[in-house]
Amino acid sequence: GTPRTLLLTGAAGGMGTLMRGLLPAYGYSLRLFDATPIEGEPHAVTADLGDKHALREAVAGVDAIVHLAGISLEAPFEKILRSNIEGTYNLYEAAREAGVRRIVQASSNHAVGFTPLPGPDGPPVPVETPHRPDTFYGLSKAFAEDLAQLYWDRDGLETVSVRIGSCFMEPTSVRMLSLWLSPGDAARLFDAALTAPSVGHAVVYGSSANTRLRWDLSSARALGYAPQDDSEQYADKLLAEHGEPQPGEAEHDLLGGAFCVDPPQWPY
Ligand code: NAI
Ligand code: 15L
Repeated sequence: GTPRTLLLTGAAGGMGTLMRGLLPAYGYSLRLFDATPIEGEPHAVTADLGDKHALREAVAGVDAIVHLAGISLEAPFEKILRSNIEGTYNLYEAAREAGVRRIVQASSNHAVGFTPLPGPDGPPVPVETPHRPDTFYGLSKAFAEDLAQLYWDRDGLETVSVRIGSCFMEPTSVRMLSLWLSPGDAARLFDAALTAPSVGHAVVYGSSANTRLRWDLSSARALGYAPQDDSEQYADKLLAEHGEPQPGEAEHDLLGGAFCVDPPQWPY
């Protein structure tokens, strides 16, 4: 059929770059948006989420939005407020006005980062677990989930909020053995979230089918997501390098790991 037109925000970032490579194979035609220019993409919209006019033009005529733009680490509250909280609000307003039907947005494990991790035999963390943000960054993701709920209940605009684990080419820490979302599985999950029949506002965890999963993928699977990767192939190497996390260490005890004690800072 005709390719569906998607607005991809955050298209210059790590995940955005991976998704630019992978989503077209699912039949999507991408319109790119980011504050950072993208080399070799003359049609990309280079604008900030604070620019309401640019957002209005960017959302016009798209079938759906994959919203990845924003500060992706910890930062002073005022910066998070501008890029993530007001920025996401601006995007939703533009989408509502334009009649866009569905948004898939990047939430994060850090919206629930202070949640105690169950042991390997304990029940996985459910999506219904209360928000326990570990940073202002995680707080902005908790806000974005509630914003999406409002726009569904009040306006009928659908969202899938994906609490992404760790989406990189490869897992690079022992913690990521549990949280890794392979790029291929990320594309599969976004496609499922874009095509599932009726989602209202759905919250899902985003990771691969990892042997060491500690959270519940069933709401993602209910959208039709069938993960194909498992981080376990990297386990021997990572455990030899870093060893098992020990009780008393954030990485062992809390879902958000180091973000709970010493969060990495947004460099800009
Ligand atoms: P990234 O930091 O590589 O990319 C974010 C992009 O957003 C950048 O290209 C940046 O220029 C753009 N951006 C930031 N503020 C903006 C603004 N005010 N206006 C316009 N553009 C702006 O992050 P990454 O890793 O690609 O993550 C994408 C999304 O997924 C982010 O929302 C992040 O919080 C979320 N996420 C990512 C995870 C991961 O493992 N990669 C895990 C959990 C959530
Ligand atoms: C996130 O939310 C960050 O955006 C990403 O850079 C990683 O730090 C990831 O979480 C993680 O917890 O590994």
